[in-house]
Amino acid sequence: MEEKKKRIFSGIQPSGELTLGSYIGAIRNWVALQNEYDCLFCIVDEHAITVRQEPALLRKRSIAQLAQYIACGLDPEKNIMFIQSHVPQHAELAWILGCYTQFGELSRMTQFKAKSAQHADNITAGLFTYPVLMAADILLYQADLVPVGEDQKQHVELTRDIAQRFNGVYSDTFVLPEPFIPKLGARLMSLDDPTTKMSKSMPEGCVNLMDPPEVIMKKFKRAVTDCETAVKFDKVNKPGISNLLTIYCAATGKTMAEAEAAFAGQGYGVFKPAVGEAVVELLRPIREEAERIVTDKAYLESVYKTGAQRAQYLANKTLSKVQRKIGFVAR
Ligand code: ATP
Ligand code: LTN
Repeated sequence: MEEKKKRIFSGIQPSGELTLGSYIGAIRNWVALQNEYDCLFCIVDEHAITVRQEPALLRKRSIAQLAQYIACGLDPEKNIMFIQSHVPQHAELAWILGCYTQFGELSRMTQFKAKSAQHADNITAGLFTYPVLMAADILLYQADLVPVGEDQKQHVELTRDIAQRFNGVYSDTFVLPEPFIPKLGARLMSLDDPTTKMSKSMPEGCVNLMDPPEVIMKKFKRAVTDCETAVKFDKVNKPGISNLLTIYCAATGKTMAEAEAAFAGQGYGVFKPAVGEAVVELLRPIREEAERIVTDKAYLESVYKTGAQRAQYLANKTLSKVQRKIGFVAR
């Protein structure tokens, strides 16, 4: 008998361009795991509105992001691919889970601390409770594994804590999810400040999936390094070069030792454009495919509509179980 596949859930906010960081840290693993797992890949637009978005742009990016998911190699026939706001069970479960989450737990979330500093004039309740919505995303589908970058580990751990607490009170209801974090490239750093994460909300020093080759080359040629000349991995003393080496290895599949050997005796003037070229070649097919797919509105609509239907079916099963357990009257 065929064993039941384990389940994966992950998502990215359509709050900006997909980046090299989100590709290496998350999407590339989704592609690698899609055959072995039952997967749901989401465009989390409800998460995106925790900071102010321009409505027309949010709509456009949500669709473009789906096209980019597909261009990265995710197969809509194999995976459930959908837009979060199309499945109202996410918001419903989030409300319930919020009543099983401590204020103190949410206050400790590093992403909340960083984002509230970034948006000091608009620290909304939604920004604060964001991790509860993320927990709802994951727990609704009984996901075993959540492939994300290093920065999201804390949120997946909180999800486990919430699930465990709920299971403790009402008997087993939720599967406890595990984060799945890549060995290489779990946290790419900004090209203009290698002490901060490469992130779409800080476009300087961030490579986007859809950047054309000349833009990518320019960003790498300008990358901040140090005043030595050796291409060596040393995270503490050479954070810029170490980040570029990580990107080079992630883009080419070479080991760190091979990469260091390839550039031994050569200066940064050779190394930086070589990293740029490796990234250009990594992203070229994705960009070209995404540019083609994004023009096919009818196809994309059929993907997200089918995705939402299939997701709702699964989401409803968990939500009804939860509602029954906590004492809501059956509809
Ligand atoms: P923001 O600037 O709004 O914080 P972001 O650029 O960090 O956004 P997210 O949408 O938060 O991007 O992340 C999408 C996915 O990609 C998450 O799984 C996240 O962990 C991963 N990720 C994002 N940035 C990086 C990075 N620099 N290195 C590795 N993984 C990353
Ligand atoms: N919080 C994540 C995006 C996200 C997510 C999820 C990731 C929302 N819901 C569920 C994995 C599983 C982020 O900011 N990158």
